[in-house]
Amino acid sequence: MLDAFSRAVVNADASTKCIGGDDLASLRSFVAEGNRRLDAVNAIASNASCMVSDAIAGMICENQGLIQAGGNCYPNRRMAACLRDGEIILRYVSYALLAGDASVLEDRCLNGLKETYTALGVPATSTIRAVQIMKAQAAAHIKDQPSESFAGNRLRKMGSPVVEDRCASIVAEASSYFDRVIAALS
Ligand SMILES: CCC1=C(C)/C(=C/C2=NC(=C\c3[nH]c(/C=C4\NC(=O)[C@H](C)[C@H]4CC)c(C)c3CCC(=O)O)/C(CCC(=O)O)=C2C)NC1=O
Repeated sequence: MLDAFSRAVVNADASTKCIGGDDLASLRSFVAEGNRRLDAVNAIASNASCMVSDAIAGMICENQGLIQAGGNCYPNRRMAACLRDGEIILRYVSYALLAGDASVLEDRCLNGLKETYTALGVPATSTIRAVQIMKAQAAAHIKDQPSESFAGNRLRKMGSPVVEDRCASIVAEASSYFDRVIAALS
């Protein structure tokens, strides 16, 4: 797996150059935004179990055949596998966000996942729906603006000190990792 630093080294080495202008500028902003990044990872990690259960519940509400006989979240063994997969996916997205690079997500989680799902009859469109919900939740938690109408009495704010742009660049980066999951399953 690579992170923002090792990625810069690998790219420079591939073209036999020294690490220079653009690479250093992007690493400089990676360092400058380091605390935001850690807050963003924490916003996901410390809300993960709530996010996963809510995303899977939402997916099932929209498609109740999943928990009826013949559905892929029936019986409980499959429901448990589905919740576990939601947790795995969110965990690898949080690793990618921490590293600033998608390789850990691609290599250790997404590689072969579509084929596994096809072989087991796990419906990719439903998994994609759950991932879309987690993408929206992650954006809300990183911005520290969870929606009262969705969260109800479980609403939890982290008290993020960054208010001017609500960590827009980190939200965009996190969203791009969820988009990679969606692309890998499409
Ligand atoms: C580290 C990376 C990693 C991933 C990603 C992973 C996924 C993974 N999910 C699996 C199963 C599964 N995954 C699901 C998931 C779902 N069913 C649904 O209807 C929903 C749409 C969806 C949840 C969102 C289910 C139900 C199974 C069990 C399928 C079966 O045994 O029939 C399996 C087959 C083996 C097992 O059951 O444990 C693997 C390998 N394993 C890994 O090691």
